[in-house]
Formats: sequence, C-alpha cells, structure tokens
Amino acid sequence: MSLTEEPRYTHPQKYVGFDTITAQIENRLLKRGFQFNIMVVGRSGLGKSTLVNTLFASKLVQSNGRKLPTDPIEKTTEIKVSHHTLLENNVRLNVNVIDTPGFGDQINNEKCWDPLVKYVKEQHSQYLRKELTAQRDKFLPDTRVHCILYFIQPNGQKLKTLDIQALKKLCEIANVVPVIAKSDSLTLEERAEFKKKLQLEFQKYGFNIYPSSSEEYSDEERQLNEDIKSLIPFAVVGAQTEVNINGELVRGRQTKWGAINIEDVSQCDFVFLRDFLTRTHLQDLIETTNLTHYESFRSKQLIALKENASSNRQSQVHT
Ligand SMILES: Nc1nc2c(ncn2[C@@H]2O[C@H](COP(=O)(O)OP(=O)(O)OP(=O)(O)O)[C@@H](O)[C@H]2O)c(=O)[nH]1
Ligand SMILES: [Mg+2]
Repeated sequence: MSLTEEPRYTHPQKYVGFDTITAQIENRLLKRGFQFNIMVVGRSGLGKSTLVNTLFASKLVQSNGRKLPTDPIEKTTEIKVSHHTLLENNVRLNVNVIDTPGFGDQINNEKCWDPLVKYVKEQHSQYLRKELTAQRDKFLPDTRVHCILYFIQPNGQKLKTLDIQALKKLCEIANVVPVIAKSDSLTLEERAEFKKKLQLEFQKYGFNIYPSSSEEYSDEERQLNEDIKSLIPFAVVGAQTEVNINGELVRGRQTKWGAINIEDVSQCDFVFLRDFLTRTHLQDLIETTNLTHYESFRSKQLIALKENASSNRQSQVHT
C-alpha cells in the first residue's frame, strides 16, 4: 500500500458496539479518579500558597501572610504535603500539594534546593520499589511530583545564582513551570520586559523548562506548546477574595489605586496558567512525569543495579 492510499476499512453490516470502548475506559477512569501532585517553590511570602488556592478555587493550604509588619516571617524549609480530593462533574481529582515554605530564606542558602531534589527523587524511588515487588498492587499509589511551580521575585532583575542553580537541578528531574510572582507590583511594560529578560536567561542557561519540544508531539500540539512558551514565565497574581468591579463580583485584589481582576487576561496571566495546567496539559504533565522523568530515573537505577550485580559476581569468581 502506498502512503497516499487510504487504508481499507471493513464496516460491519450491523452495529457491533465496540465504539463504546472509549466510554468504557472513561467509566473505569472515573471510578479510579486521577492523581495530580503539584509542588510550589519560592521564597517566603511570594504568594505560593495563595496561588495554589486560587488555581483550584478552593482553600487547600494555609496562606500565611503576615497580619502585622512586626510579625515574624516563617523561615522554614520543611516540606509540607497536604492531600485533597476535588470533585468536578463526576471527575475526582486527588491533589497533593507539596508546599516548601521559605525556600532560600535561610541564613545559609547554599544548596537549599537539595531537600527538594531529594524529595522528588525519593518519590521516584518509592514508586520503583513498589513496581519491583513480586506481588505488586494493581494500582500503585502515585506520589511522584507532576509539576513544580517555581516562583520568581518580581524585581525586574536577572536571575539570582540561587534561582539559576535551583532551576537547573529541578528541570532535570521534573516538569518545571516558572512564574513571575505578585506581578501586580510591576507595570504592564515592566512585566513584558522582565518576561523577555527571563526567557533569554532560561535560554542562556539551557534550562529544560516544561513543555519541551519533543518529537513525539503532533504538529498541532507543537504549535500550542510554542504559543505557551511565549507566555512563560507566566506573570501571575493570586487572590482568594472577591472584589466588586463595575457592580460585578470577581476574584481579585483591592489596592489603594483600584482593583485587579485576576481573571482578566489583559491584567495578568493567571487564566493562561490555570488553563495550561488544568485544561490543556494536566494529562501531559502526568504522562511526561511517568514517561520521561521517572523513566530516566528508573533506567539509571536499574543499570546501576545490574552493574553492581555483575561486579559482585566477578569479584566472587576472582576470590
Ligand atoms: N500583591 C500581591 N500580594 C499577594 C499575591 N499573592 C499573595 N499575596 C499576599 O502575600 C502574602 C503572602 O502570601 P502567601 O500565599 O502566604 O505566600 P507564601 O509564598 O505561601 O509564603 P510562605 O508560606 O511563608 O513561604 C499574603 O498576604 C497574600 O495575600 C499577589 O499576587 N499579589
Ligand atoms: Mg505558604
């Protein structure tokens, strides 16, 4: 058959019903639910917890926010994981939020990303151990980090050494999506300029920012990813409150100079980020974690195991 020739289909003479397989798969998936694990990384007070709550339109995590300027800033780098089950039109989404408060806020910031890298690898390692047990569960609980939201300070400057090192490490092991935090503190022009500057920095340092330009994507998907890439880092604003704008209640922030409607795409990129993470790339984030990041961890571990075993055998032969 030449490439231009149409494949020859056999059309059953009566309705057989195998076209229901998609509905059957859907039913099974709906019963099982979906697992999505999202990690937020950034300095203390950049609005990490607020943005997670804003993204899922639910109060998932405590956003600290100092009530008084004299209150101490929480200076912990302890990783906190919280589990949630969200329900939307029959679809159950289990969300694990991995919060890393105060990242980079220690007196000694050297290698402060190490615990995060360790956490991501540990989840891969746990999954691999479960996968390799003789009588493994049918469905392995998945704690692997599907997405890391990386918060960059809205200061208009070049990336700090700490951010460069952390981004480099994290991009190698997970899907990293950088955002410009609290972008309402920059004017629209400043934001556009800062975004361009950061895009050049990402290129300069060769970060493998999600989504990558994989060969496996179709032309349409690749075009969508190119469009998205021009928006990264998303200039976000988080808000858990509603404000009245022209008689309409919208999610936003009230400031001395007026109100910001975070759902208005001319005011910030929040909607682009939300749609990217949930409406277009949720499945791809989960799949890429499994097929790319976990797979590379898995093959490295198994090769190391094999080499270990063979060098043990050789040393036994020689002794
Ligand atoms: N202007 C502005 N303020 C924000 C934004 N997002 C959050 N905030 C405020 O910033 C303060 C800190 O927000 P959090 O969400 O607790 O910040 P965090 O990064 O989780 O802080 P830690 O958990 O201490 O690391 C709160 O008072 C929020 O209301 C934003 O987009 N713009
Ligand atoms: Mg927080």
